[in-house]
Amino acid sequence: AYGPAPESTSAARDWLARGPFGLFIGGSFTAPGTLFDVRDPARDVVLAQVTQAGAADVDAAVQAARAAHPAWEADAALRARVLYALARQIQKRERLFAVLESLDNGKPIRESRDIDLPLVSRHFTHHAGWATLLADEFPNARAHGVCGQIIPWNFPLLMLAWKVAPALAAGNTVVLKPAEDTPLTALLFAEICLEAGVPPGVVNIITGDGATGAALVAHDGVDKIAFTGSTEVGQIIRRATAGKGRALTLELGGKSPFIVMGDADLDAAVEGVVDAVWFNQGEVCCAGTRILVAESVAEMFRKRLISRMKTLRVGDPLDKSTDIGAIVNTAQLARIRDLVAQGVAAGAVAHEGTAPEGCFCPPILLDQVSPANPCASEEIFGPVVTLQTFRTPPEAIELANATRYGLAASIWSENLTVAMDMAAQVKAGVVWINATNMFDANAPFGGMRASGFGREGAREGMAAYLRKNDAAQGAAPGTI
Ligand code: TXE
Repeated sequence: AYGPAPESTSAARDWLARGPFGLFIGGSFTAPGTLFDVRDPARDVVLAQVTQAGAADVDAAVQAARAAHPAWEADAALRARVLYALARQIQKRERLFAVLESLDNGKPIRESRDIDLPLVSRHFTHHAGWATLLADEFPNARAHGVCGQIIPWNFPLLMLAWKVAPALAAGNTVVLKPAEDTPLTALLFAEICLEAGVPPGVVNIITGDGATGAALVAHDGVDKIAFTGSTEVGQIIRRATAGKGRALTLELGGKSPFIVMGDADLDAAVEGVVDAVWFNQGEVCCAGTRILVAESVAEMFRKRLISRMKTLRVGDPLDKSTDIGAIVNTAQLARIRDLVAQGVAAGAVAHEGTAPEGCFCPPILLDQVSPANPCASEEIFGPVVTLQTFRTPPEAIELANATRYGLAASIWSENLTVAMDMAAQVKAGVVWINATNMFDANAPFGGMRASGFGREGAREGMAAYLRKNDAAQGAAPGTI
């Protein structure tokens, strides 16, 4: 573990010193209740204590959201102003948000500062536009009402933005539960809501673990549930909401293929792998974790990839030169290590970079992975990528689709006709060609099969926060 955090984090330290933190309900913070620790995985210290919301707290938050809903839905101009103000306030506090995110999650500051935060403010600006366009684009559409939103720990503030911005633009009010590992930027966001003039009750933030999430899902005052997280919990939530007439969108796990054709620009593809699976410690639902490379170029590609992998710096998330930060918690690190050991036992050959002691994992390439190897099918959610080879495009497609998931895929080829043809055959909600992990508020993101259903971003993402029949009336034919 690393020593004390550097001086540059003093604003974050000052903010953390305000803890222990209560819940944000009806426009103000409650007194702290039953507390749990939030840890910095890189330094192995407690950052803050936050409140575990119980059923009564969930009820209070849902009541506050219900009360705030009619006036909020009635005033689109106010919604646009508030969403724009949220974007501006986040930009003003970008540095504090980025440091807190890196302390809490372990991700490199370069990524939280240059990727997460710009995407977050862009998401709010984009949806400020949607608030004003709504009446034209979805005439007669109505909001669901109160949305219960449950998010994971890998992109804490970005997942909040993906959930909160479209919900508010559409005229819903929200009760959001951040992941128990990473609730801090959501609490800072609650303060931003006050600065941006979000009316009391429109946004409520309740911290807690899976039990808090389950209480939110079970509450009859919630009209729609939006969840991002593991496929297992997604299945539990789908069962719990079945038959209750509650709208649901699920963004779950993935095991996305990264297909390198024989004519691909190999250097670009090697950099693509760095962005696909060694970004955010590989804790990315759409990470390209399965390299499928044409046999004709496999040897050259493997060599270049291994030498590039060894240059990646694993270490202090607050150091600007770090490529791979800390794993979110020790249980996740143990899970990654266990899956890699299973993969090696099943015949894979492991190539590893280096990592410091503590809650860190080096970049790992598992070579010679047979389709039966558990690492070829289990989501590892760490900086681990498998390599398999293929001879023909149909064989590549078969391997690509040999998974229960269907979130994303990435195809590398200098022949766009081949790439486009393959893209249509891969079972995935998102396909990138000669690119990977590209996100924009204007492009719909989401999966199929065990990766869930529903889209976030773009017109489809807005439709997901409007009542379906009404939304369908307003949409151009075939758009939802
Ligand atoms: O996810 P969970 P965890 C995968 C990844 C990872 C594994 C476990 O493979 O190793 O899931 O991670 C809340 N009712 N992904 O345990 O449990 C929980 O409090 C309602 C992929 O962190 O799914 C948190 O807020 N809510 C993924 C959120 O669900 C419940 C991102 C996600 O936690 C609940 C994260 C319940 N019964 C992990 N139980 C992705 N697709 O991006 C838990 N929660």
